[in-house]
Amino acid sequence: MPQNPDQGISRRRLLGGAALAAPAVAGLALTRGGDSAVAETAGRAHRNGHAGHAEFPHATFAAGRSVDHAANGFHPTEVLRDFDYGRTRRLGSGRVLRDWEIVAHDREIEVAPGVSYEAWTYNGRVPGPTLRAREGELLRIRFVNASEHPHTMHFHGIHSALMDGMPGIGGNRGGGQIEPGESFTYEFDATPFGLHLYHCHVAPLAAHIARGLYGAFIIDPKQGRPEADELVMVMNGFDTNFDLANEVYAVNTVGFHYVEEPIEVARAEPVRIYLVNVLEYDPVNSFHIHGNFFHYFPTGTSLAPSEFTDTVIQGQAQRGILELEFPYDGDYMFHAHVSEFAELGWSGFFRVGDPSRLTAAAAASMYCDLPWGGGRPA
Ligand SMILES: [Cu+2]
Repeated sequence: MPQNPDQGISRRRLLGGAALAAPAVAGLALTRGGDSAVAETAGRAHRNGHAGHAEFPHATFAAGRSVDHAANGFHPTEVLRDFDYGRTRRLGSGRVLRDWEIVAHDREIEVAPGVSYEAWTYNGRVPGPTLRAREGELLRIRFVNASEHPHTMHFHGIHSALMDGMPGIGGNRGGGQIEPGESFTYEFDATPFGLHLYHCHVAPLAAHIARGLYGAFIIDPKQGRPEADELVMVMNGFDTNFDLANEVYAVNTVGFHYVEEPIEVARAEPVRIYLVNVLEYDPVNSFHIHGNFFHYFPTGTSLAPSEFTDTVIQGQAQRGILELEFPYDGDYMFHAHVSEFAELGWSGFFRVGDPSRLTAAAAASMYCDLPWGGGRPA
């Protein structure tokens, strides 16, 4: 289809077709009407300017700024190791009952410096809390809809239709679609063990998910897993101008966050990553690590890894567990190997031991304009 500068400008058209007239390019905004949030894409070429790339503009967000995590109410560095075990008590049968209360709220969040997004959240954060249970327990999740829109909680796992969070099913028993001001308690067994997810299932589904209504759901095997430094990474993205294509890509919501704050891990100690892809509007996502390989456990439902690799591809709702150790000190990049996503926020670093404090941000600034200007010491 020929490019027509009079039509609405989307990031995808910008990236896919370099022939757009400059005035049309200058019109790209990452948020609806936000002044400081206007992406400085016009005429901005790749920093290195290699032939063939120079005409591709980058979204550069707001130079010199960092995301206000306090205003967001959650911090991606803390989200990594934040597991919500709920409350437990032992039933007469001896079985453990584990329960949570999850409240849906509408909330504006900042997904990259200066780029705000009107999110819909579980418990005020995106991704929602990482719910963690043990195989065989009875789980109870009281869901309160304090949003202005109908929502549900649809858990991946094995359960009855009534507990499926599916609009139209179980509505006569209080389930199905949960209207604003209503609540419902989901109850099901913790099975099978593995890494799962939950999300809203109200139509239009892509919009409800993309707004931020999702989270990781871990069921530990009865015998547990070997001790490790455990990290949760939810790969997501944000369609900040509502054109059904993402402008910002991330792990745990904030683009480039783990470039600005590398994830500190110990050398020669086991690291376990719970990796979930919830990205809407793009068919696949991926995770690649530099200078290392990991054992991969698809869906975490087997205790034997399926692969020893450095790159994994996930479609939406696919997830898996990565186990690795870092044998050497240094800053090691990880990123989507969909390079377009990497340059729009889905990039980060592991910091192992005590490397130079300069390396991560300096290295990243070599290939992409960073929100805060790039290249300054981390
Ligand atoms: Cu919803």
